[in-house]
Amino acid sequence: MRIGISCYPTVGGSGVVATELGKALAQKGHEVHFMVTDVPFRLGEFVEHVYLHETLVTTYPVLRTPSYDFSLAALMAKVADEYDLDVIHAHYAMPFAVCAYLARQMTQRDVKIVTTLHGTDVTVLAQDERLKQVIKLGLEKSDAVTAVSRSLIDQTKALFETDKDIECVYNFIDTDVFRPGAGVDIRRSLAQPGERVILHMSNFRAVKRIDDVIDVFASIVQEMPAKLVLVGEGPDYSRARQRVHALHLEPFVHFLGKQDEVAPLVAAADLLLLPSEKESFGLVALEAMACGIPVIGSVAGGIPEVVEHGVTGFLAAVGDVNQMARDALYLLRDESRYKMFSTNARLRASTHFQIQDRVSEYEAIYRKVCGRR
Ligand code: GMT
Repeated sequence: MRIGISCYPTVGGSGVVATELGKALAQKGHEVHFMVTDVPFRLGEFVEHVYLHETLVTTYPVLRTPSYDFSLAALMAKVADEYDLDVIHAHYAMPFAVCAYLARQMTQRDVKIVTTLHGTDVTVLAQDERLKQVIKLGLEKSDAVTAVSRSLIDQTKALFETDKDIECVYNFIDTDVFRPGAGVDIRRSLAQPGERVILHMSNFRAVKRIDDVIDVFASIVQEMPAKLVLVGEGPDYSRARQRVHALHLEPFVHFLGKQDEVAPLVAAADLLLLPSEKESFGLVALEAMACGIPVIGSVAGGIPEVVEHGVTGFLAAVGDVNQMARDALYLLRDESRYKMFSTNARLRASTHFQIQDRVSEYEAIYRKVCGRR
């Protein structure tokens, strides 16, 4: 099939999922056209059957803001016509599903639209009543809508009061890339032998509750030698630095900023902290589990569908940093218990969230909307 994919190409789970899906589809022989503002950061080396189309945004003094969405819609229409696209797969209703709908009005083709909801469009943007109407349009005009967790489906249905059928297609992981042992060399540069390595990786937005990450770590390091590794960047980055400074934790914290190749970093850790307030899935939790790293997190959104409480990690109420610290210490203090959780985590990632299974699910959805067997 000929599939167009639009996503946010910058660092973030939705861009990762869209890019990995596109590459996997191309490896199965589909023609994949990324229609984006920038090269997706996980695209990596040349992959046969993958094409990249970048949106050029028109700027003009009269236009107070560049018309990015219209430029993308025009690009989608052009690519759909030139390459006979069967499907446009929009990763986020806003703006991509809406742009795809506009594009379809402009083309001669009955190109189908599949929209995947990743969370923020529903849980954050739809809180604004005007944007909510735009997102709803994107949903209703899509031929198929998927969401990355059941929790996100429930939230979407409640918020938009829609009967639209929404299918759950969980995110996925390549367990050959994210695997235990991939971080042995990196670990040596992050911690001394005998020190525990605690990881947090995100875009440092308020919903990630960075203060909680640092507070949980502060309790851990009081009890045992440990280092905190912070990967990523975002609005709360300087706040994190301030909190680390206020708690005199500088010697124990590595601020690594944005990193391209995260698998070895994740595999270098002993525990992942994910105390988010909102999280439709929590791709980083899956990345950690695939590396055999248990997760200490919150009972937010789709996290409980990824992390099995008491089996592959522990989940506490949002903001309950004391419980999270107790759970972390409970795991780190007992080697055989830790090993059991680590084994469970890897097993769950490889049995429930394999990339090949999810690619087949998306292929089936494309075939269905196109009326093919
Ligand atoms: O978490 C973010 O802020 C980034 C956002 C994104 O655009 O990538 O992540 C969302 O999509 C990911 C991939 O499906 C999910 O794993 C994240 O849970 C989701 N983030 C939120 O729901 C806050």
